Amino acid sequence: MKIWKQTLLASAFAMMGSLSIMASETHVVHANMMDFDPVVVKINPGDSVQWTNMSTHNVEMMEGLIPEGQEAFTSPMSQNFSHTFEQEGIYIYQCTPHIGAGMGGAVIVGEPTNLQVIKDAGVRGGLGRVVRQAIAAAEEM
Ligand SMILES: [Cu+2]
Repeated sequence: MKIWKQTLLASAFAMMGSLSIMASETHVVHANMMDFDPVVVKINPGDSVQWTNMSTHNVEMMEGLIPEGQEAFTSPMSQNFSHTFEQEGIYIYQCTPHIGAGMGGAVIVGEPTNLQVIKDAGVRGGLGRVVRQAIAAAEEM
């Protein structure tokens, strides 16, 4: 009986260990000409995204295309930027000066909880192309 309890305890600690490792990842999104690479990045809650090579770019989170209750932040222009995502869902963003050229991206944190909201938004134009890629990525999860 005692050995059984110790085995349970050991496996519980092993699971906690792997969870804490998952929570600390950093994912790099590289601005490449007029594209973010990758366009869609899938991460776990607690992970960070780091945008690099941002010499003439920024990250503008789109109101209504991020999980409810989250702040639609905008990163400073022409600066590399890092953000930690805690809340699950899809976050659609654009590069403010280059969205006409379709420069935008998506971060999917854990489960895509707001997929239907984003589908119903019916976004068109440059950002619409980004949204379609995000929906496709979320639907294959
Ligand atoms: Cu840009």
